[in-house]
Amino acid sequence: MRLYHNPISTCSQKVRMVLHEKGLAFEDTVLDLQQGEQFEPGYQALNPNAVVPTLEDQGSVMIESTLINEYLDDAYPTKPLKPVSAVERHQMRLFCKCIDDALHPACGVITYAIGVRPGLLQRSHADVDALLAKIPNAYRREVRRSVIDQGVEAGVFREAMLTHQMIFDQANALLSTQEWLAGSTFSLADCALMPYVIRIDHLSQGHEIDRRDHLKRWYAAIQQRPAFTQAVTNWAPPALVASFRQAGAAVAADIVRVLG
Ligand SMILES: N[C@@H](CCC(=O)N[C@@H](CS)C(=O)NCC(=O)O)C(=O)O
Repeated sequence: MRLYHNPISTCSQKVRMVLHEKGLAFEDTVLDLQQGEQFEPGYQALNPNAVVPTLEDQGSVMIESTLINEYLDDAYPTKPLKPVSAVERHQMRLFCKCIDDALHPACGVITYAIGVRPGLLQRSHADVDALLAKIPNAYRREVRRSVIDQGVEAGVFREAMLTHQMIFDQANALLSTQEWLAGSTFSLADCALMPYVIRIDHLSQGHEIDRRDHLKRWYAAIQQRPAFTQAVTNWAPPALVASFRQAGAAVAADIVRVLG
């Protein structure tokens, strides 16, 4: 099994979490997203969307983190990460869908607007233009351009923060009556939300976790899991995390103003 991934990418963290929860051994290829390695023709032949992660297993290529995680749980059923009841499985999949549809794109906006932008502003316009031109989807390209140009002042930034707040509220409400997002057992839904809560933390927006008691309890519990150390902590580049935290602190007051 081989995972193509990136140390800090949310979707990569989510798949690594499942691999380690299930105790599956894998080889890996790390892609440097800021250098555009996801756009190399050899990689795009595996993943036409030019994003990580991609999983190769048993002679097949799998893309899309949620579907990769479903595949892993189907193919390696020991230590299942899907609830037993059909209702809870629906709950799990609904939450994963909501993350894919809304939270993931919103996270890309806040990550670039706060964390990645300072580094990109130090590169030449031509270099950044060339990187943007390689993004295969026109909408994603435009959104990225606006957050690089305007940072937290971009219109999409406010919307993205509101999306985080809305989905964190939903998670908090679910976690007020059950231990994990899809019921009493840890599931793919918990693996799916985890990276986005980490990202908010890394971008110095931890108050969005702390002011939601049940989400805060859940985040503390997930950090205690051995797989968290293997999938997240051991991979997180300390200098990059520190630069995200510093960039978040630098624009904290602006974010409060933008959110009104
Ligand atoms: N829906 C995809 C999204 C993957 C995705 O957006 N990955 C990001 C990192 S978390 C990426 O590779 N970004 C590179 C880029 O946008 O150029 C999945 O779940 O696998």
